[in-house]
Amino acid sequence: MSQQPIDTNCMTLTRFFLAEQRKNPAATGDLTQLLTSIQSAVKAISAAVRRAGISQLFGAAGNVNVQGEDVKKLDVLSNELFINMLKSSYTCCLLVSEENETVIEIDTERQGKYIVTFDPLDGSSNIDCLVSIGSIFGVFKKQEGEKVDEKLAFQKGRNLVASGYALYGSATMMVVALNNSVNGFMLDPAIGEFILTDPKMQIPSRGKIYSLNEGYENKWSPAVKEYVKGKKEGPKPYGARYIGSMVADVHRTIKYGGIFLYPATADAPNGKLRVLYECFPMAHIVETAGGAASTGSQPMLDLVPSKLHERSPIFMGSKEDVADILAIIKKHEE
Ligand code: P6P
Repeated sequence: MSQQPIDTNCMTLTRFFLAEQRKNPAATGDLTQLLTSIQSAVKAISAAVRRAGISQLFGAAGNVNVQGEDVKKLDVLSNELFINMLKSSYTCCLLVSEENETVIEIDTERQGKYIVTFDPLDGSSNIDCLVSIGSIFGVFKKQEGEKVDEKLAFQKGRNLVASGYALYGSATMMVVALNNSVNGFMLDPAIGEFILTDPKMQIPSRGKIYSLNEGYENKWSPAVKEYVKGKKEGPKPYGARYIGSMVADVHRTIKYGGIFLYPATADAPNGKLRVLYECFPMAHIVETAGGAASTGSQPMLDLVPSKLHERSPIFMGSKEDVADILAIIKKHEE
């Protein structure tokens, strides 16, 4: 079998971060250090996810997290990796994790100027059946002189300086929004590096796929019911795709176009997805890739959260598809 040629000048994620840093003369290198520490955590999580069945990492860790969900062993491992790598990067002052009820304040001697919100392993209910799962992160900055406490986390989503996700699917991929551009990097296990495969990702202006959990149909608002019904009718109905893992559903939406929705239901008036470490980073990535993300009443990134694990309905994807459902929501409000 012919050897795959090794690109001796491949653009690795580490090279990319350094090149982006060089574009900003005022850069101290802290953000590069921070993102590189997340890259290390993701590589370790990827290895653990791929070995979970063999290393008895499947199954519950036996405890329940702040969301009231069974915590899986991989959740615990992923959370510890993110926390330890970020703490030892000396670039952060505050961490917000889906797995931790309260903020994690970094000890003074290791503090830096960034705040990182993250879901270390999103979609973990899919772990044991080998469906794609992911990690999601967002990076905010503390202003000079600001006190380090929980309030630093309650910033407008538009303040994000970087965001990204890792998708542990048929391959492991990192997608990062940085300096107004979204770039995708595939992990090459042969060299243990993320290689640029999807430069300057742009979401199509309209797609042909809608993605939401139709099991809740009876609990949707009349506007969402009307919208989804409309996607199934007409000469060119949309296809339905729903993986139940936000990173996988949103990544497909960015690649192919269309819309991902997690609307409010009668039981969950604020929807399910958490603002700080699911909605904000994903909305930042989708908007930077030329798409749109809305709470249903305002652009997602204009929201200012007031609680750490605050939830919000979310409608995100191709600009024209999101505009269609917002028009229906507006019509129902008149
Ligand atoms: P449902 C996974 O648990 C998650 O947090 C997201 O990754 C996913 O989009 C959503 O919840 C799935 O929720 O209610 O459809 O199972």
